[in-house]
Amino acid sequence: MTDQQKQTLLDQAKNILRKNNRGGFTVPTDRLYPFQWNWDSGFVSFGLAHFDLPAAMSELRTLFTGQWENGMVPHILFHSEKETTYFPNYQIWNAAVNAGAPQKPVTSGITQPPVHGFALERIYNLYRENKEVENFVREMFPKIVRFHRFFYEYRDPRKEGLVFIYHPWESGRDNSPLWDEAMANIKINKNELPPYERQDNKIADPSERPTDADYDRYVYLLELGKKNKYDGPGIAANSPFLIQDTLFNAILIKSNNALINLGIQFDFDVSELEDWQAMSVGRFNEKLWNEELGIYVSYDLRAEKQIALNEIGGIAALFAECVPFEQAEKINNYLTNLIKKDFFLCPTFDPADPKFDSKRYWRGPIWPHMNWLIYQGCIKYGFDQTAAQLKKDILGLVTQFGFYEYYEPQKKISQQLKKGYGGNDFSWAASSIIDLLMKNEK
Ligand code: 2M8
Repeated sequence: MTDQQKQTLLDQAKNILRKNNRGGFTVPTDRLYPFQWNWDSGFVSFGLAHFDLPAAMSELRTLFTGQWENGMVPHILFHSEKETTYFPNYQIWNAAVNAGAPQKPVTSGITQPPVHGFALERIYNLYRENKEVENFVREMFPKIVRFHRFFYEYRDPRKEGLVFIYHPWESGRDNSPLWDEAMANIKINKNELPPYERQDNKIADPSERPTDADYDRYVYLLELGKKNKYDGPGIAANSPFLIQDTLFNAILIKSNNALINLGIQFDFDVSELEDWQAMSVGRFNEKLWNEELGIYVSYDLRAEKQIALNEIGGIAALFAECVPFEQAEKINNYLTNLIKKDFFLCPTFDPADPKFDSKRYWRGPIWPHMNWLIYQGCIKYGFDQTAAQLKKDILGLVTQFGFYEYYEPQKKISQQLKKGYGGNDFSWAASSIIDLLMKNEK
């Protein structure tokens, strides 16, 4: 890639982040997702930090204005109550059933992967010795620790060090084949579901989105959450969907680690974080490694078994840096084989599995921020060739098609396409590309 091409990509990416800024925060993409999303904002914050520090800090500050009294940071902050083009809207969530939810901004009632600890560390590493950033770290650190405490208090009833999610939206990988079995166990009686109308499939191509059967179950689990005032004890007791997700726990571990690093530098007490971390790292390796597949997998707490499928969350465990080298090598072998088989890196689901669907959302396509995560992991383990391939593939796709939500992983099919999949001018795609292209540490 020439310097000129890199500069063009950087300019485009910065323009997307400026265009998607709504004053203090960034929407993931116009129209399809017109509010502030939790983990999107984490990714966006460190992309912004490369060229607009005030915007980067506002991004995280604004997100944490949605933090609940129990510490949870919700997956959506509905900053505009007039905007009605997204389902489910704030009225359907009715977060006020929980007295600790803020009145403003109104929010959803579930959460998303806690990327903010490592995002904060990344911003700090870009601006060491900057007083404003130091103050920002001091301000954000306790809020993010509170968020992590929420997980260990509310989402880990057996005190294992592994936290559960109770809605696929919390995983960030909404319709991943990982959830199929648990979702199929939810028997839907339409009369018991409130009437609802999807909006997403009017804006994006329905063949690139979750199915109606998925949405029925998303609504069912939302209602279950609401009945339990979101995070009441009835969730762990009754939710048919109760999963210890690999990616979610890997990100928690990575962010714990980032907070420990920052806490030591800033003289915060990190003993609580260290206790959580010791428990989480040990259990992650014990319970979520699948020797037969050679990858980490999620664990279904309802069915009491591993979800033995080869999926991107298991690969992204490399990012958490808690993986012994022998295991990391097996994951790297899997990625190397994919390259040989004529796939761009990295499909979100195993192309050899019949459930693989190369264009349907989290069932196969490539997502730029996931490449960013795995790239960082590969660098840490010294898998330089795989890292280079991850970077090359995502830069190539973005250069060819633009900053889409996701992309076709099969080279032969990709050649015949004119665009990516899902939403366009996507914020975390822009942010990940900026971070991959800029010099990483100042
Ligand atoms: C997608 O999820 C939302 C629900 O949260 C949706 O489909 O309506 C997912 O890709 C999720 O990971 C992401 O945070 C969100 C916004 O980009 O969109």
